[in-house]
Amino acid sequence: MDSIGKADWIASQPWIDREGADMEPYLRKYSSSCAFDLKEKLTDWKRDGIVIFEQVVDTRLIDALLGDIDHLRKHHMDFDLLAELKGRQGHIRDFLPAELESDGVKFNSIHTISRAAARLSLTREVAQFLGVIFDDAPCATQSLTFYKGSQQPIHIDYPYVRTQTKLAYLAASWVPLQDIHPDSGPLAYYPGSHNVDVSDFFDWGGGSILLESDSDKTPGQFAEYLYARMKEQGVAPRVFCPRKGDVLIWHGNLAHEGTAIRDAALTRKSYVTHYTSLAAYPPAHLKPGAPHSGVIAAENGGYVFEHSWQSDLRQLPSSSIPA
Ligand SMILES: O=C(O)CCC(=O)C(=O)O
Repeated sequence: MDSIGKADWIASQPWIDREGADMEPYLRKYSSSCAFDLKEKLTDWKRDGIVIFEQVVDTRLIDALLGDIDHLRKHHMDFDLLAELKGRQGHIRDFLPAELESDGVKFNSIHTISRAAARLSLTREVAQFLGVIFDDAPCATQSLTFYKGSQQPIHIDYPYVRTQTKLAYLAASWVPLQDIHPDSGPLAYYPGSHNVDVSDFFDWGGGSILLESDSDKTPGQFAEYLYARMKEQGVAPRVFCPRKGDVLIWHGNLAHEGTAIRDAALTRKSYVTHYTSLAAYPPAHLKPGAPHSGVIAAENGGYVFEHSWQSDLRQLPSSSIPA
């Protein structure tokens, strides 16, 4: 197969990223159904590639997710989930209890077994906003929980997160599960870097813009490219220190990173969801009958689906709390 190049990215862009994008038809179509000033948020998105909503996330759901994570750590042999520690990915059953207690552990797609997580992914403002950006229902494709700052070098998501059938239909939300301290290794983002004139495209080898198993280049070289590019374009990082209840949404082509942890005693509990649109959701990941069946949560115009390869997963405690 030919490699995926920058023309493929450009051809798959949602309306707002296309040259000469006109907001007016979308303001007419969606303003009255949004719980916020849509024009203001679309303007922020177009300029910065991020939007922030303050104090909109249901903190009871956050507390329920924290309870689920605690339960999972204590009873990890009973659940079906992938975890990641220092670059090693595996089934949680294959990790030692002490490893699951350690700072760097991430749980992958906990929303498949935590109703609180699935509902957080569909926070009203997030689902409504992405519904406008995609002009289609937003769907969670994967999620990650962090306990401490990730200290991940600068990166952009799409070379890695690319199961969606329209490459540029990609965004993520970042929900703090606590007030974020500036010394805990907060998230930082590079405003405006989502614009392809600013980021340009990193060539992983042979013109491919995606990381493949046989790519010539490494994620480390991608980070070097992005640091140099941001410097050349005069884009400085902005550190995000939100309060519990806030949420940030970033564009699939936005450069971001986990900053250095200055106080190792501090936690930085957070929950990230990646989204695409219903039309771009990978068909092989859906159960037959979706979106009418095989649904974990359908709220605020968005969906969280069961994965086609999973059935009757044992659920964490929040899944028994009525909606
Ligand atoms: O939260 C962080 O520190 C980084 C998260 C991130 O980069 C991602 O999920 O793509």
